[in-house]
Amino acid sequence: MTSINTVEKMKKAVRDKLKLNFGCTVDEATEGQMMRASALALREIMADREISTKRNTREKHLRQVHYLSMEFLMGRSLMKNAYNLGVGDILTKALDELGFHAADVFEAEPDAALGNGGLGRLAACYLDSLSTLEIPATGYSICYELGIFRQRIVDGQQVELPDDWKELGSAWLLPKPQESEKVHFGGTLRRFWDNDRLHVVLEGATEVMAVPCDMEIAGYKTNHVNCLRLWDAKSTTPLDMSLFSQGEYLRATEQHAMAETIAKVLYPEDNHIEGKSLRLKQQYFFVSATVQSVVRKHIEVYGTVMDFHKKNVFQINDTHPALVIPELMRILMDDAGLNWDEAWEITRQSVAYTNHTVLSEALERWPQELIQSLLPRIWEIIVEIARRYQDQVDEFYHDPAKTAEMAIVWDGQVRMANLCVAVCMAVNGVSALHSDILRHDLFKDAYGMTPEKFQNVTNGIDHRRWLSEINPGLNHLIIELTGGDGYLMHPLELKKLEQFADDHNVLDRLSVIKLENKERLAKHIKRASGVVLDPNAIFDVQSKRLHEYKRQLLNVLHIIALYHALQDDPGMEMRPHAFLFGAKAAPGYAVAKRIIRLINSLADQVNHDPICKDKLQVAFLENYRVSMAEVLMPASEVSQQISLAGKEASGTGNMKFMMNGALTIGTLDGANVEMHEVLGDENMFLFGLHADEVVRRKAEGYMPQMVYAHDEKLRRVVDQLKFGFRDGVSYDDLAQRLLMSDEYMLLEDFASYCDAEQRMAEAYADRDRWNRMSLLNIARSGIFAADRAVAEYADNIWHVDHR
Ligand code: 26Q
Repeated sequence: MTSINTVEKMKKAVRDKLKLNFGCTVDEATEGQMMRASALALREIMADREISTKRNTREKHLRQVHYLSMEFLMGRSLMKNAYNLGVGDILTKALDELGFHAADVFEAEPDAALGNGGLGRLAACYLDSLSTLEIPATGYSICYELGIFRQRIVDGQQVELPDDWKELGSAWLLPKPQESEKVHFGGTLRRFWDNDRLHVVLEGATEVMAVPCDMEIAGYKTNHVNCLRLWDAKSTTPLDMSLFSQGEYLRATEQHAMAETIAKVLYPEDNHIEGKSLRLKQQYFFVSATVQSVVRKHIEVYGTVMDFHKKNVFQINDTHPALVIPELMRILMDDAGLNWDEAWEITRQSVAYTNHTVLSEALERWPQELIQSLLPRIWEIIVEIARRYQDQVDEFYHDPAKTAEMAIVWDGQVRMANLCVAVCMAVNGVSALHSDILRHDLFKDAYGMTPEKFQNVTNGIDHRRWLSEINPGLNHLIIELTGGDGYLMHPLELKKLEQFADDHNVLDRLSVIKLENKERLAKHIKRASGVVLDPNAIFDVQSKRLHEYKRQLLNVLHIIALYHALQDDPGMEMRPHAFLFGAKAAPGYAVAKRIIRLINSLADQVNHDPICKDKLQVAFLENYRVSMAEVLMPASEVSQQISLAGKEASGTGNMKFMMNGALTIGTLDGANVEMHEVLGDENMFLFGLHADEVVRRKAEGYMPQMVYAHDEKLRRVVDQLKFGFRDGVSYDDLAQRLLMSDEYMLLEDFASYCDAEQRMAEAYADRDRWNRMSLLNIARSGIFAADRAVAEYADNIWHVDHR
């Protein structure tokens, strides 16, 4: 076993890696090279452990979890791995002693940004808990060449740049070409009888090689190491002119082209779907490679597929990997020779589905011709699953309306969510409210038929990363007050902090830590964008993907109202208030991009108006990403979670803010509901319609113009959008959207939101009260740890042991 457990050994390991991999000494090395050499040193520790973890799983015949997700938003790994391996301090000292600023070396690591937002970050947090809880598990996705785009703001507008992360980020990846799998697209099916069995073979298909690149995932205080398997796409054949004469040249070219493009780029849409054929190819590519490799390894150990479901479970992270269902059926029947019923029983008991959205534009539906031509055998299997399910539904309900509603194939489309609900042994939502909406609205008919399938697992976050690692000041205070670092393994121990809720000394220390974190953030922002923030201002933050349902625009409307109040009374007493935004918009989402521009126009106006001096600031933080969130969360005081009730499945940013002591202004949506349950009205600022009221209000016929007509303050704000600001850009389009449809009911919730902001400002003025609330938020955030969520999956869905 390698043991790099002293500063001297770490220095030697880093020097050796530098020499071997870059042919240079410490004196010649760049920070990037130091970062990569450090990564290789840590991999040295993890490699042995991964091997013994695998051996243990094999020898003890443990059930394995396969977490399938199109996205894993990993962020940086160097600090994280060092921390989990218990060598964080050693690595930091070693780098310092080698003449580098450890912090600069950590900063040199690019984010592995193979995800859009919440869903991808959730998968990354769960990987940490899966290892820490010693669950045999593997994550599977695509090794995208380009992650989520880098965002630049030019003249107030978002510009997208490619995120070429692999150059430096590949330090964590271990390609395993010997474990490659072949994935087939297109072609035609041929059937023949042999040995009393009907065989199905695919002929003339385009073949793409899937090459696994593994990333080790170390758990905290354990030798358990899982891995994240990212499939890269390669052509199986070299482009060979001699094929031309054999009429094969075109096909070879096609194979090359497909192999080149499949793993090229992550689709930057989140909660919105365009049925692009490349996206479907990506989905099948990684799903097929995964199932083939899992089945192959299972047979290697057990010699048969008959008990496959007892030893394996696939978790389907939203419907994006749903093709795992027909693909497993295909392999069990066509490759392993099982009949339909045998394959069905195994498949059914091997798959579980997590839903992450109820927005209809985000529910995956694929045109049937696309699946038919690209995946002919998969299409046949889907049709058969759909037919049998339809029979079951008919028999249960005898209601054509329900048959239509629950159909898997309907109107020329394949509905992936219905496929998952029909087949999976478990279906879960990601917060209490969201799971209720699944049961009683989105999937109500399926719930009526198989209620036992439906579960809730409220999301959680990796609290070691999102508290301990990124907020060392708070971490130390917690360790001191709770008598040790027990909360790292047992997050509910944060509760012990409650006994200090009235301890002025502790509350003061809490506010000093917050101030230091605010100063650190202010420095970062100044360096990155030149904006100078006042660390004494309230840091009021909304950071998340830009989407109309998340209502960044509502936040803007309120800021404009504040600005109007200042214009009316420039002498108005107010605590300096800094509104910070971080958000990427999907490149094709025009309205979202307009809202980004509006935020920048407003920032320009406010930050240049002398009446706002020492009172009001607005900043749009360019290129919001995991590594920025790590600086932002510890510095935040107000967390904006203001989606229209019923639309945000859970939210996980809300939990990160809470854990770092920010107070929430929010609607009763997603996991805010559970936050409210533990905090009560007195420790958060709730506003707005409830989910059921939204439904009722819409049914009555919501008329935004009426709200506009009756609220003078709101009228002035919306009119201001039409005029625009000093840059002369009019936002009449956004104003019209609000007045004409206001799908997400901003106008309806405006007054109530302003009231909550007012209550928040009053609470902030009473420093002791505020700090007390902040402390209680931290103390009660333990339930939002990913360890708790993953343990629930393990107990209630996967049925696997954990520590
Ligand atoms: C699908 C097909 C084609 C192109 C893109 C997509 C696609 C990609 C990403 C659809 C959806 C997503 C991402 C969804 C997402 O992040 N959902 C969020 O999941 C979080 C974790 O459960 C929740 O906390 C958030 O509430 C939810 O919005």
